[in-house]
Amino acid sequence: MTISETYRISDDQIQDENSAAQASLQDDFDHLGVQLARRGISIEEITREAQGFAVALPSWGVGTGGTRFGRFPGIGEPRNIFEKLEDCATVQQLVRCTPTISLHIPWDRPDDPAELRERAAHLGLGFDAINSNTFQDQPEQARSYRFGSLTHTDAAVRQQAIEHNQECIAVGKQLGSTALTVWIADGGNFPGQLDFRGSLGRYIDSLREIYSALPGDWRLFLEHKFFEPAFYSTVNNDWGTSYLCAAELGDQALCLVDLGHHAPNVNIEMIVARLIQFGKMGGFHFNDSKYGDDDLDSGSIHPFQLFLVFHELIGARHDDASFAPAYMLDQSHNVTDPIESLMTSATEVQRGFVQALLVDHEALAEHQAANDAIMALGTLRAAYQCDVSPVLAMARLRSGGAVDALGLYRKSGYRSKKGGERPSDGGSSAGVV
Ligand code: RM4
Ligand code: MN
Ligand code: MN
Repeated sequence: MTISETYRISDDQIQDENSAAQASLQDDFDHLGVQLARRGISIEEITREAQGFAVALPSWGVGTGGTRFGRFPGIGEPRNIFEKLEDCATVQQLVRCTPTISLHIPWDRPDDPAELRERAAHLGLGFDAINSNTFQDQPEQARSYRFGSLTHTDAAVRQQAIEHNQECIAVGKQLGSTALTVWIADGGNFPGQLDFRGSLGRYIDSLREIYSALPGDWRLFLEHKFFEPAFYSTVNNDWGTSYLCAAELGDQALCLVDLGHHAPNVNIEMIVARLIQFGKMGGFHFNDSKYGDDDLDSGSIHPFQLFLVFHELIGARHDDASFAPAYMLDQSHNVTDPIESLMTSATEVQRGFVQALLVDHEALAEHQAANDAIMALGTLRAAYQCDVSPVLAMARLRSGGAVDALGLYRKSGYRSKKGGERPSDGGSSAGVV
């Protein structure tokens, strides 16, 4: 069955549902517009900003993820990259802030990148950063990553991992990507297992080889993570290490912050500020967590933190209009329909962005200068506590999406229709992430 024969939500259905919702949305939007105008903020400008906001979808996010204890596939899961594209297109069709896909190699290695690019373009999608994978062994692989990849003690294993990343760049070039994200699982489980300095040195040396294969307009994102799967020491374990490595490599190397890759209670927004200050803030993987790298839906646990991260990013944009980090959702959907999680998560990330636009920077600076902590916090709260839902819904409406994306998706019966079209082939779409 080709994609043109498979079920897609029709634009007519979106229009019908939107027409029914439009009058109340307009009321809410106008009311909020009056409130914001009182604060000197133009709702039209904010809505335009919301329409311009984009976060990439991970190709692996449209399948059920799983934990290290198991995976419980849902019905109608995409069985290949083309069906994944179709689900991503559905997310984008309804929310209109997810126009790109971040591909994972080899989970979604295309046989023909040019064909994939064309199919994606046909669905209105482009490609964002490409993700390499040297944290699992693949069947065709000559050497094992059991004891590491880019930092392995054996030069042949390192070479294999370097070549894999170089292949990712080659595939990405054909897809129109302009960034490579490297996350490695390399680390040790026991004291003494790794020579800390030796392994970090090998990491930098291997990265240099990858860096030298980067086209001039590409960026290399280094993604740190404090633990897991290594439980005692991890080679790129924190933002400081990540910064040092990126600085060693050069201007095209930047740091990527995955919100789940920090110890509980770490002040992530301050890490973001540090990386911005020293010119190394490159990108984000959005998700939420309570304990570790939980990969829960964005904004589900710490929405205030998400807002505070965006507050730092908006501040950076004030100082430098060209500042544009890459945004991607990086979540594992275990108990929800992945499309529903991705739609609501994209909206929550967009909400954090829009709320941060409401911060009165002048007032905040005055309160900071006067050491007025209560008013400084109050200034942030005034932005965070504003319900910007009408702005988000209006942005979707004006961009051709659905006012009530989740409601419409459920009403369409998309998932059960995919259940009929995509009988399980027993294969795993994403695997345990
Ligand atoms: C890692 C990390 C990477 C992601 C994999 C699946 O924990 O977050 O970004 O590609 O998971
Ligand atoms: Mn990540
Ligand atoms: Mn992660």
